[in-house]
Amino acid sequence: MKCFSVCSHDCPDACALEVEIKDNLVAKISGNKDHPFTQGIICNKTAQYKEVVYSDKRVLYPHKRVGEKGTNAFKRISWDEAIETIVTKWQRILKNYTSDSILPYSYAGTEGVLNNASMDRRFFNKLGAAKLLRTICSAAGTKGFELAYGKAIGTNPIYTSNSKFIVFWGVNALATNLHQAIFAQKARQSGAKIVSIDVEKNETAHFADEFYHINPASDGILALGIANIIINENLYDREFIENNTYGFGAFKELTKQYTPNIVCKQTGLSEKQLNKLSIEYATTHPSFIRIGNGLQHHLNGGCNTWAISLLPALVGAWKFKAGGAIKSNSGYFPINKNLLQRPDLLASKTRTINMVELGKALSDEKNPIKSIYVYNSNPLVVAPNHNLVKKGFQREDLFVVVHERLWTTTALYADIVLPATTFLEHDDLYTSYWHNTIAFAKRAIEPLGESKPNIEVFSMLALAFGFKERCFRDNAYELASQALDDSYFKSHNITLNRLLEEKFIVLENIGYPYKDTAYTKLCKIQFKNEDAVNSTGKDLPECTDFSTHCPFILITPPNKYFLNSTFAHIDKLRKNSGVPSVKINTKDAIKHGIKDNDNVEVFNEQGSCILKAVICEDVKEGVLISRGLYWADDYINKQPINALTSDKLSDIGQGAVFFSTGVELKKL
Ligand SMILES: Nc1nc2c(c(=O)[nH]1)N[C@H]1C(S)=C(S)[C@@H](COP(=O)(O)OP(=O)(O)OC[C@H]3O[C@@H](n4cnc5c(=O)[nH]c(N)nc54)[C@H](O)[C@@H]3O)O[C@H]1N2
Ligand SMILES: Nc1nc2c(c(=O)[nH]1)N[C@H]1C(S)=C(S)[C@@H](COP(=O)(O)OP(=O)(O)OC[C@H]3O[C@@H](n4cnc5c(=O)[nH]c(N)nc54)[C@H](O)[C@@H]3O)O[C@H]1N2
Ligand SMILES: [Mo]
Repeated sequence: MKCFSVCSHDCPDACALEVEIKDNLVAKISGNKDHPFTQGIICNKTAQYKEVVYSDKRVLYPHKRVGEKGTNAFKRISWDEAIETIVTKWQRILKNYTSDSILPYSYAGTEGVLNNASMDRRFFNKLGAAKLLRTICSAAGTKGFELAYGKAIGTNPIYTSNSKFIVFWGVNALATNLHQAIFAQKARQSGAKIVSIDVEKNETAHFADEFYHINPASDGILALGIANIIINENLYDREFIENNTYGFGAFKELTKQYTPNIVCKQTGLSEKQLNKLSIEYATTHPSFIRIGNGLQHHLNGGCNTWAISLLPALVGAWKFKAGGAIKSNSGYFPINKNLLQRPDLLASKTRTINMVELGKALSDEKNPIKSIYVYNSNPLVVAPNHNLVKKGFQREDLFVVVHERLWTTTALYADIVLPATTFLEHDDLYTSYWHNTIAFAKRAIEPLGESKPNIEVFSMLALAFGFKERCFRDNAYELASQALDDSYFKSHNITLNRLLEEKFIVLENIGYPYKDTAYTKLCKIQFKNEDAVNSTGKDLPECTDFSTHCPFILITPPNKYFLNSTFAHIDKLRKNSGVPSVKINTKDAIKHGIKDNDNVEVFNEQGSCILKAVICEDVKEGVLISRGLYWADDYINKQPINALTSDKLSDIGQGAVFFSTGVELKKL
């Protein structure tokens, strides 16, 4: 039997899948051939997903802790006992503390609309739990883009195979947005040029026709330097700017500071390179920039993205279907979040905690968090300032519940572990933050063991708390219908019934509507944004660099073989990824007496990490790259890479700054 499904992982491609079932078991997973974005091609990870479903690390039953936190001491219990324990503990907390001393913590373990954010939000709203600001991924860049465009909507990627100049800027598309690379390859076959701008000569840099190897976090300065040249050379699109944008005069003034001399010094590019990039970008149409997450995981990440986002407006790239930019297209889908998440159930204001600052929140003694409920996330691997987070989870007075598919590093710190279904075991509605297809996937197999989907567990908790509202009984089908309760879906006849029949529907008339309907307050693309002053202190993307006061800057981007920390336990993929390692420039290696394969210590005031040295020219002097979020136990000293990263916040959007990590290096 063959089933339709959608990959639920936190990846722009949201691939449509074909799942082959034999004897009620998943036999094979491949890409759906009819889906216009997947085109029958999936990554090496999802193709191996059955290894996750049937992994011996699956949590299959509820468990309670019977030994020390962080050790593998658990005893199987029933669902009844698990729910009763949680309710009793929380009721005790509610008696003695404010309701917002209970903290939900989740991110994007599944991107399924329902199991990502629906019943959970209803439940925690009604409970009056603390609010979580979900900023760990793209908050800085999303906000930066929005300051120019008002909403996370860019080019429809389907057209990018007709682009003539494609820039992969701080995005390792070959690893993280495979189908965008496939569209680029198609464009290249029709004469397009592909450029990569990155701090590592990675797979996307090799794939590109031209690679611009820049210094970390110098992207905003580079964008303004490019703009300066384009304006000086009179290569900007006057008519487009006049008709569709606001504040160009002020922006033009700003760019004057970014002379080639200054920009080359900051970015590390030569004047020849800077000129070539600027002129080719301005004169080749349609041009398209894929703006990645890498350049925004920095202290100046919001501003970097803001500045880059304005380049397509400067050259009028938006006039072409195949032109413009994508930071995120999550704004394509008008999901009815009010109906789905029911913010009206929240009776009074509660405190808000930024997930980047989890460690700080857990060590707040004045206003203590007494319980944390983790789902869709693995904070003891993915959150910055790991040692502070760990110290928090080790608190004996913190009641920890973890709802997980796997015995992750985080699950080992739980008081109660609840078993979660994989996406092949539950129903969900799927969108994407890159393409414009919406889908509904029914479960392909029965849940393993006693595992349950998020929506069901939150329903159970709500009933156990005696919450009477009908909405706590909604099933996946009812939730999906509510999600689609919007005039856009109605006018386009996009209903759950149609989705059940057709599996997926491609949304029409999607793309950045620059003409008078731009999503900003002024209905124009904004070179200048006076409203930004409140949150950023400036009305123009004035970009500066920063110093970490350390000899090295450590960049820790995703691994091609994992999906954040997911898949890191799968042997077949681990064979490819190898052990946790760090790329070091040859000159730095010589200076520190380090040879290939040596174990080295990368450290700072927060922690220390032991990694295998890879000596190469892929990184510049002063830059270290360690790819992949391995589970803590995979590191020689059990210190995951986030032991080193900081919980400071980005300039704009209060986002994570994983890549602005100052470190020192020594041979062991
Ligand atoms: N295989 C795989 N795919 C994934 C993921 C995964 O873990 N593995 N994660 C998913 C998630 S959650 C996300 S958010 C996306 C992220 O995917 P991307 O948008 O590609 O972002 P990153 O991989 O974080 O960083 C991209 C590149 O930015 C570079 N970089 C770092 N600092 C700078 C800088 O200052 N300037 C420039 N120009 N480049 C810089 C890094 O070297 C890296 O090559 O991928 C998704 N897809
Ligand atoms: N140093 C460094 N740190 C980073 C990054 C980086 O590049 N460098 N990237 C950051 C980024 S961009 C992101 S998005 C975050 C990602 O952080 P997370 O969203 O925490 O990502 P994962 O590591 O994939 O962990 C997701 C967990 O959810 C579980 N899960 C999956 N499906 C379900 C489900 O249906 N129900 C429940 N209850 N659980 C489920 C999975 O088993 C998995 O353990 O990490 C961030 N951390
Ligand atoms: Mo992310």
